[in-house]
Amino acid sequence: MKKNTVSVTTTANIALIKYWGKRDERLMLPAKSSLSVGLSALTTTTEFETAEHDKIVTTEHHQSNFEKKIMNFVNELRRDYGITQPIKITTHNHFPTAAGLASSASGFAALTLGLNKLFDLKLGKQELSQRARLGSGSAARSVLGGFVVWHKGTLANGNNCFAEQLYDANHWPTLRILVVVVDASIKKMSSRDGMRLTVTTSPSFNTWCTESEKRISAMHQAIAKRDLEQVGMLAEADWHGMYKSMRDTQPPLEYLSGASWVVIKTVQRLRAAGILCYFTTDAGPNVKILCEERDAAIIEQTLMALNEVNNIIRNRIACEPIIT
Ligand code: 2P0
Repeated sequence: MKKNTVSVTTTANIALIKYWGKRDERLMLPAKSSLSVGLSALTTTTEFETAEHDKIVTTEHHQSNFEKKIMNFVNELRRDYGITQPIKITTHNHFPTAAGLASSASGFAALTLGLNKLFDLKLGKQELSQRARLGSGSAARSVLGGFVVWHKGTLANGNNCFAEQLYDANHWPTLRILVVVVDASIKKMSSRDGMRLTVTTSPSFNTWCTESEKRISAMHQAIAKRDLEQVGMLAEADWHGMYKSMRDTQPPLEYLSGASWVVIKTVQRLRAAGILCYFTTDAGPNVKILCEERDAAIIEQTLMALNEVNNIIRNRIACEPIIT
């Protein structure tokens, strides 16, 4: 073993073309491809060291089964590579508030990159995304920075299901992603359980998957041109398809709160007034807004005046994970 301590910093990501639903739950294969952008300000740092006994130190106590999920992931990897070395893992999210923001993407990406380095596995980028996926689907995209496409793949064994970087952070230095943190009092069903229900009960899910898959290349072209209007319209169209299939799931899934809708309506109002901004949401009530740097301050000012908004985290496009 080359090194016995490793530190990794990764970032969360938001999907512009969404992942929702699996074609194989055991292998964590998605029903459709997705396309995301890394969020520079939402980071996870995880430290690894070889030890006498396995130990996990985390501040993420609010997550149910968090330590067990980490240990299962570590044990599976060690089993697959014939490794018996015990390790100590210390992990912390540097998310600016206890915002209820999903950390599984950055968390499992950090875990994968760190174990690869600590155990000197020499996994390539595709293999890293495939390994991270086993922890959490969206983690497949967080092993890379910038704009990332996660190919759903066609093979039953998942060998051609992997994430790939389209552009790094330098491609669009003026793009901003505002994470608008609203009151998160709504009860949340896990993405995993929610997706399973959608796949098995939503009448609109298959139609959305077909349409959404076609949007990937249009989104790629819009990003290539740094065309915020096109990127935003495609992202909102895709969000709408996902939201519809969540709502016609039985029983219906509702991750948005009244506060989320106040923010969404404000985005629509700002846009009608000529400020280019577009929204998306995920499996929770917080709203993410795409805009250009020049408009970020006025959008933030308008939203912070609302009682429903607790905090806004301004992000650039995330760079590559840092591994030392
Ligand atoms: C996404 N989300 O593409 C979508 C949009 C939420 C809505 O990826 O079951 O935590 O661990 O694969 O990755 C959240 O799902 O779920 C997610 P699992 P994950 O970002």
